[in-house]
Amino acid sequence: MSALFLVLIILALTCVALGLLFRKRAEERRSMVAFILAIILLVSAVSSLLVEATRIDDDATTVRISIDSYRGDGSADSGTSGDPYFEIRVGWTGEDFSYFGETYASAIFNDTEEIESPFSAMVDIPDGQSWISFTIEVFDWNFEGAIPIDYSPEEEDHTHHYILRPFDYSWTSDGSIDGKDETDCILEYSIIEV
Ligand SMILES: [Ca+2]
Ligand SMILES: [Ca+2]
Ligand SMILES: [Ca+2]
Ligand SMILES: [Ca+2]
Repeated sequence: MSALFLVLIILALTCVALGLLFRKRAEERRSMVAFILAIILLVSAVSSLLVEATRIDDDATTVRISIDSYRGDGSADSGTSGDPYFEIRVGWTGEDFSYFGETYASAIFNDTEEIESPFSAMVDIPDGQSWISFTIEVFDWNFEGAIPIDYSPEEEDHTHHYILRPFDYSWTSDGSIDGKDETDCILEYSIIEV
């Protein structure tokens, strides 16, 4: 409870007391003014509480995980460009760093091999949370089913990140480095607390 709220309440009660006093003395006009002031102060006090509650909400930690650019190697589709889409999975609970509680999926980008800032996810996490884990998966959409597009320089086609505060990181990741014969891309992505 804020100091402002308490001051407003005290002033409102003082006005009520004055209003009652004036009424007792049959000073109706002064009494009326005091009661109106009391009502205005009470409304202000309640408003100050609401403003405070909103500000506490704003203090909740929000992180934005952004895919900053995508560049495909052109091999996803034959005859046309690929149709990439993105899934961001995020977790921050318990001891199990491989558990992703939330998935954020982008739209499908038809027939394109290069996209700037295609997708981002705004994720609310508990205040004081010291770590989060996340991964991004990239797919090429097809009628007969999606296939993964590799951006990880390692053996796998996507990277599982486990990161600590402060959440302010960026990566450029090239799937062709592993030398495997598959559909690759270069992905730039970042995470920041907003
Ligand atoms: Ca296509
Ligand atoms: Ca396709
Ligand atoms: Ca790889
Ligand atoms: Ca690869």
